Amino acid sequence: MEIQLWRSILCPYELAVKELVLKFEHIITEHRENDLYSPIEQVSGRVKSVSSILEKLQRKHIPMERMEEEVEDIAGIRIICQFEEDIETVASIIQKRTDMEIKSEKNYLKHMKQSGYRSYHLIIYYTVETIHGPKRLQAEIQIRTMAMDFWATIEHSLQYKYKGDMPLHVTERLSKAADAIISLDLEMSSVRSEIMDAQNSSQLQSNLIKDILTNIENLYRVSNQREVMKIQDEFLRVFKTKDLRQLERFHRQLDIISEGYRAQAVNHNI
Ligand code: 0O2
Repeated sequence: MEIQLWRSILCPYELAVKELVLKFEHIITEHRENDLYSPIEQVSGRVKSVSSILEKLQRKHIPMERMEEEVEDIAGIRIICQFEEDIETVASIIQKRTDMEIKSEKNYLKHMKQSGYRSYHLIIYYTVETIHGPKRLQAEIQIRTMAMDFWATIEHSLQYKYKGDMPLHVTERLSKAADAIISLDLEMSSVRSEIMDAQNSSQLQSNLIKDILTNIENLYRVSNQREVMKIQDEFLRVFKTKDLRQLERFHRQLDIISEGYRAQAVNHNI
């Protein structure tokens, strides 16, 4: 196939990867802005390289004209979660979406691959708008924990190094490491609620501080400087206490003060 043709075939897949990454990143943002724990920790995506597509076509005896139907992972998205429980939550978020249609699922968590690989795979149909009109294509979404991702990344590099002929002692080490990853994920799940509480508090604190600073900045425009300096000093005092309840109280009081100034401004304009 000519280079130019490859480019035009892969172009919609590039768009799909960009859109999907953006959409999953937005799920993280929405959770965080609402002081909620995000089941998604990180998202990345890639379009399969031409050499990797060609290798798959050869290995699976797929004719070139069947490439887009049979190579399901030309567009690939990887979603990383903190805990194994989050994987199911992410899968059900995807199931409920109207812009992604699930074609098939592979649960390598329940049925670990012989290599030790664990991950949850979804093949979806997704439509992008191109200059030639809408194009419905397939994308593979891999969902896994940070620990599973660590293992898969190392194993993938070793597979590349040994080109399918991995020495037994390396395979055995990887198998032991895969067992360790299972234990690690289990161990982390057992303290999940404590970790989630800590992360929620930290997110709440960061959102409160952002709001307070915006309020103080706005007050600078409408109130006298001495008063704002006093408010700012009080904020720094509360901030130093590291007490979330005090910070929440201060945030409420500041809201009332700001509301007062807003009402004054409205009356003034009438
Ligand atoms: P890439 O882009 O290099 O990651 P196949 O693709 O033939 O292996 P199938 O049935 O098409 O198998 O899909 P499957 O088994 O769901 O695997 C698709 C992808 O999952 C692979 O893509 C890997 O990314 C990942 N994967 C599957 N098995 C393993 C494994 O044992 N170790 C690691 N590290 N990753 C695995 P590709 O094709 O390798 O492409």
